[in-house]
Amino acid sequence: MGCTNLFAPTQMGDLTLSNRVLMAPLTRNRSHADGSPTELAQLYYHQRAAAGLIFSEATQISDIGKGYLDTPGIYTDKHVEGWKPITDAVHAGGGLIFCQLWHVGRISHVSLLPDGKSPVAPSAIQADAQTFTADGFQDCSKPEALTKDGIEKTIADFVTAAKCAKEAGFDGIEVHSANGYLLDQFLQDGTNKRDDEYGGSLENRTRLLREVLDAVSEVWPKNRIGVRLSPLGQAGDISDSDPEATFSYAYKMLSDQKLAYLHVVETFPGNDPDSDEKKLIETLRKLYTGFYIGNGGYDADKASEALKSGHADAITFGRPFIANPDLPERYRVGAELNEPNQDTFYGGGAEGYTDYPFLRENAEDK
Ligand code: 8OZ
Repeated sequence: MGCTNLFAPTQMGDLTLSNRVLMAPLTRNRSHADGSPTELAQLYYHQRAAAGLIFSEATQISDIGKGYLDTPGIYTDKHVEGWKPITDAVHAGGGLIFCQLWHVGRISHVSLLPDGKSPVAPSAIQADAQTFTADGFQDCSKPEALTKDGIEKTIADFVTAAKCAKEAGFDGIEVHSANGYLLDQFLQDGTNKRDDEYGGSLENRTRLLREVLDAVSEVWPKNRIGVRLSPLGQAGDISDSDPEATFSYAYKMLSDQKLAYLHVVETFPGNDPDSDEKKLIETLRKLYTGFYIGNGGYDADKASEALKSGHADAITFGRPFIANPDLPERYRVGAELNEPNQDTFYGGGAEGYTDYPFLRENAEDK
């Protein structure tokens, strides 16, 4: 087995990660209106290249997969051109970066979609949730149920995005199947009421995820593809009548796929998981045999503990990485952390994005 030290290199498939302090996918809503990332994003990601691995912010795979203002895409030549200098900048800093492929499903608003289209979902059930639009927060629009053709088109869109991610120089892809977005909506029975082969049984509810993984495996080797899940279902009005059964099935299916890793949102900011929730995360954990990445509420001590106990192989940090570009170094020397400013998480420019100080001055120019 590998080392249990947060700061030692580790092997994930054929990739050597320089440490186990990884950067979580973080939505920042700073892209151009057409979904191309800005130049400033090159500096933002470059500053964080010391992470053992960076997960890009959630990046939509198609127009219809978009659900928030100014999030990036990865399905046009312009997107590829915009991401290339970012992956170059991360590599120049000695880092690695995976692209998180995202389809929001019903978590969207008609104003964000082309030609006044409605969002799509497994079933036509409106989310009791809000999304951020040009007019501020608005209730999610009522979705249309995907037809069989629509499902095929969605899989094709994942493939296009996977190809674009490769062309843009990413090191791998993460299929976002968490946080109440499209693939999670198919997994969980509060949102999936279909009576065809994509609904009902667990085999059926996991079918779209499996088909997406099979399809993107034509583009990337399995050891460069990972999946993100959130079994506690705390976002986007998602629910399941039996989360243990649903996610046990999903974890085993993913274990059999021999992917690069499974990335689990174990809790959300501001949520202190109760003992039942912790137990569920632990019970599920035992069903996955590959590289396991834990996320949610970790600090350096909790992360080290999770590695030592064998709970996780690496940990992703979100808010700490927003405010501390040199987070691995700060954890290593036990330095104080900069506090993240919530007011600048979503939208805006350099403030709260590329201006958090490094421990060592000018370190970002190295
Ligand atoms: C915060 C704000 C908007 C989107 C997720 C992509 O939760 C997100 C997201 C997070 O996975």
